[in-house]
Amino acid sequence: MIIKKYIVNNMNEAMSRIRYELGKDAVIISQRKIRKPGIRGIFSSKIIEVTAAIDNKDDLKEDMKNSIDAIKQVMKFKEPSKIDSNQLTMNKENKNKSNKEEQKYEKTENDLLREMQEMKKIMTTIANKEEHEEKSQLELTLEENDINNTIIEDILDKINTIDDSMEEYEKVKRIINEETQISNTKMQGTVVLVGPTGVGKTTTIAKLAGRLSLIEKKKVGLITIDTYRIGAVEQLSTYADIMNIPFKVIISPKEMEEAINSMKDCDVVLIDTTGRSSKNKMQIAELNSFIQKAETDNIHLVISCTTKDKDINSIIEGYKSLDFNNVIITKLDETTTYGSILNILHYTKKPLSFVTTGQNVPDDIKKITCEEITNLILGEDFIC
Ligand SMILES: Nc1nc2c(ncn2[C@@H]2O[C@H](COP(=O)(O)OP(=O)(O)OP(=O)(O)O)[C@@H](O)[C@H]2O)c(=O)[nH]1
Ligand SMILES: [Mg+2]
Repeated sequence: MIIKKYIVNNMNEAMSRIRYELGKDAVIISQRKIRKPGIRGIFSSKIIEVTAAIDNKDDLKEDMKNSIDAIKQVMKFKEPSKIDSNQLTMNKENKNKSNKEEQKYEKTENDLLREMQEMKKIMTTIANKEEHEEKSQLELTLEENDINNTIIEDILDKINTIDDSMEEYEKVKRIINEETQISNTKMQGTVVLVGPTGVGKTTTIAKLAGRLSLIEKKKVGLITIDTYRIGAVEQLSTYADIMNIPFKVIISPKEMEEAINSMKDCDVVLIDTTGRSSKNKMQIAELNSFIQKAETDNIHLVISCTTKDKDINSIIEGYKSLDFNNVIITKLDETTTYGSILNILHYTKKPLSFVTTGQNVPDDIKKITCEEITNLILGEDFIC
């Protein structure tokens, strides 16, 4: 058994260090509040000492080896019974005795079969365990947080190139920090949001409009091209009414220029688009014809944090032709692992402009720092 003490600021930190160093099977044995040693400790706030333990894998292997030895012993002991089967050919006078021997032989054979099956099970467990052990604890932590395997390999390769005096975990943080890029694109001029259906484009537009007009006191205008989905126009016009900002619906690309011109006095014009499947090239091309007319390079791909890893790539591929230059990641409140943030940023190679964290308009939207993202990705922080 391995027992380790951790001095940490909070239980969250303790949990992630324990999971990282001892693995997910570790258990907490005790926790108590202490002060930092020395005179400074008297004036500082309390910290926590957490003791955790995990079964040593070598002990486990030893146990399994012992079990196998025991089974081998049983088999050795039973082997002579097989030879006793010669007695089955005994003459008629000994028939009764022979029947008894036959039954005994059958019983021995069944026992043996059962022992063999148990042994097979133990061997499989050992094989699986060894395969599992080949992965480092770090690799398992990254996998548990749903980071894509290619990115994990990338991280593991990069670790070896960083100065050895740094702790492995700190190296990972640095690599993830470098991988994530935060956008400094300003929300001004014409801004377009695109993305798959239901990811939260319209809600995000409403949040941005609220934030810009109510908090930053900017003049905001709203345009939607989404006349496809029933209720889409009403959804945005309701927000526009509440915030008392101009709102236009356009049904063809030709109308785009005129709509934007009519909002010339606005600091920001936010354009909501129809949710389209990235696999439908015709729909994406149609969307592109609207966006071209908006004549802007302030285009944000909206993608949900809950998107499956395999789908992220196909969405990015499908939307590539729209030349989006920023990413907004939504629904962080709907997941417990945040590896998809890293996956999305890695594959888009575009900076993150906003994340959204709930359905409330305009509150549940924010800018996030690289450090906050890293903490989420490594399971040190969460959003509820
Ligand atoms: N939990 C959660 N729900 C969200 C968030 N953002 C949006 N939603 C919800 O997601 C649903 C779809 O949001 P919409 O804004 O209509 O999504 P959309 O991308 O405009 O959808 P389409 O126009 O149909 O493509 C609504 O129920 C929203 O309230 C978020 O950050 N967290
Ligand atoms: Mg919408």
